[in-house]
Amino acid sequence: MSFFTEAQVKEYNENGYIVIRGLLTAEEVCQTRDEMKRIIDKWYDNFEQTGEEGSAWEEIVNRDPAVKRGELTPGSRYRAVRRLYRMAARKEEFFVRQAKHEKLVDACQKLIGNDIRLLQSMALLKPPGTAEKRWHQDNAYFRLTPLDIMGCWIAIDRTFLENGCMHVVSKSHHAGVAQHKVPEWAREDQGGMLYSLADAPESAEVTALPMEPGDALLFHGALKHFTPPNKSNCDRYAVQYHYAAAHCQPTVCPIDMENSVQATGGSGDDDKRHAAFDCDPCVEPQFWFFRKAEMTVVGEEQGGVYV
Ligand SMILES: O=C(O)CCC(=O)C(=O)O
Repeated sequence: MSFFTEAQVKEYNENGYIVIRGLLTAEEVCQTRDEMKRIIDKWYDNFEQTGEEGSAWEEIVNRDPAVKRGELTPGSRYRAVRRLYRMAARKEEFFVRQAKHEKLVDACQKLIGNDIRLLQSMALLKPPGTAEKRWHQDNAYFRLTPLDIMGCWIAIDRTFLENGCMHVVSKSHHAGVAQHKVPEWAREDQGGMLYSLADAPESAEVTALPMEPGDALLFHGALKHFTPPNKSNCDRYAVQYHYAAAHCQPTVCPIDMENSVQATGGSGDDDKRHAAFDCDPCVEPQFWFFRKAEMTVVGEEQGGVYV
């Protein structure tokens, strides 16, 4: 079935993003929030019984580093959590189905390619008092080429300036991915979260995108975007999926991958292996988190692994 129009394709290609109002129904929005809380409850119950947390990368529930360090005691377990990761890869059925939402698949096929992989599924909780997500472009993390990559950020709560709605720089995707780095003042346990554009955009270039629950932002893998701190008393739940066309390939060499979070190891002559890849810029590979697709959305199963 066709949902996404030619006019929407044009708008996305020109601006690097488009907001789809009411992608999810009110009922789907409530179910999404319930599912997020169910996963958090499941994780906490296990944590309280066993004391097991899992490794930083493999962990589905990502708590605020200040909570982990015992420096912050939030009002509830939900407010301790900043993100859920890889729900689809972990076969959480609700999120597997949502990632394959027919409107999203239609948009993906019109925007990035016929065969589609889910690069990542994520829930973003941003409780009151939490910090900004600094300016970045998602392909600075993925490092895939060509740039047939689309993000979909869905508001579960009403999002507005004070609780940290999405902000974008329209048309910024045309210039490709600019330099990213971790600020010098970052703590070691914050590096991945703070990896961001070396030069933040001027405020005159920025568009704020307040959204209602169920609205979705579809955005290009090189679009500059950011969310400000949550200065309100309200929660700001969102879910996010990233899709890549099945023909996308890594642009970095295996040696750098070996230093990355998802290192799989490797062998052979380092110089030759470097030479076989476009290694420019070979910087901070430890922040290239999301190199394994979580699942195939459309097309042949290939294990969903890029590297
Ligand atoms: O939801 C947010 O606050 C920011 C999400 C985002 O841009 C990201 O995870 O890349």
